[in-house]
Amino acid sequence: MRVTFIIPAYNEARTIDEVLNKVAALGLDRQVIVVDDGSVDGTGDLAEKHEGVLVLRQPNQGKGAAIRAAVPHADGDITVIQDADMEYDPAEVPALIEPIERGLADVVYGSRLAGGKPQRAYLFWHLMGNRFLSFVTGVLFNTTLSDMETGYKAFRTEVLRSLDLRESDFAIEPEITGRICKQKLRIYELPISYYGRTYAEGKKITWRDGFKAIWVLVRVRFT
Ligand SMILES: Nc1nc2c(ncn2[C@@H]2O[C@H](COP(=O)(O)OP(=O)(O)OP(=O)(O)O)[C@@H](O)[C@H]2O)c(=O)[nH]1
Ligand SMILES: [Mg+2]
Repeated sequence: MRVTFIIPAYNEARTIDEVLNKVAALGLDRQVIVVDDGSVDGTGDLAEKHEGVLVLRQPNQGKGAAIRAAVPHADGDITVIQDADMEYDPAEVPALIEPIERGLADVVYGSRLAGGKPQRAYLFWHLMGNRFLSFVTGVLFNTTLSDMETGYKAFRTEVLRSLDLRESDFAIEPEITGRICKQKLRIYELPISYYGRTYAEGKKITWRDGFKAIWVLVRVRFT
């Protein structure tokens, strides 16, 4: 099966080469789309040096807008969202997409909270926040997802295309989660590793995104 990698990348010059090399090393039939909206560190130029990588550029609008810009270009059977910061290791993609390849799943989430894989021990309140948001997701949608905020999400491309996404910032994560839960799709999760970085290292999500996530989940559930 052909796999489309959507890589939102904003000022990720330090890691974009490594991510693209690791994606290429998987040897999958693949399409790679990097969306660089206004990086000032040359991220997009670095990405363009990699053979066969499509680089989309637009004014900076956030991770959600970057994903939405890439979806119409996706031509794979499966689409994986791959962050550009090496917090999520491309070597785990084959395991992530396996339930879809086997025809058992429409969507697979890589969970940082399911245990059994290396997790950076830090940022206690982030952990609490992610557990709480996943708890709220369970209550609202009667699902057992343990990490709805995870960056590692794989879809049958058809399903991703059908979601009618509107959020432009990190609220894209709860929006995707809410919409797939509402559609009664076959959703799976499996443990993945998380090599977390600090804010000094370029992490961008904040507590404000956490509060907004609750609102977005509620809105998607009841509208
Ligand atoms: N194109 C684009 N990509 C973005 C933007 N904001 C974040 N990203 C990308 O989205 C991915 C996740 O952003 P991070 O800052 O790593 O978010 P995080 O706080 O680490 O959160 P998670 O990794 O999702 O747990 C990275 O690849 C970022 O480069 C943006 O405004 N535009
Ligand atoms: Mg990250």
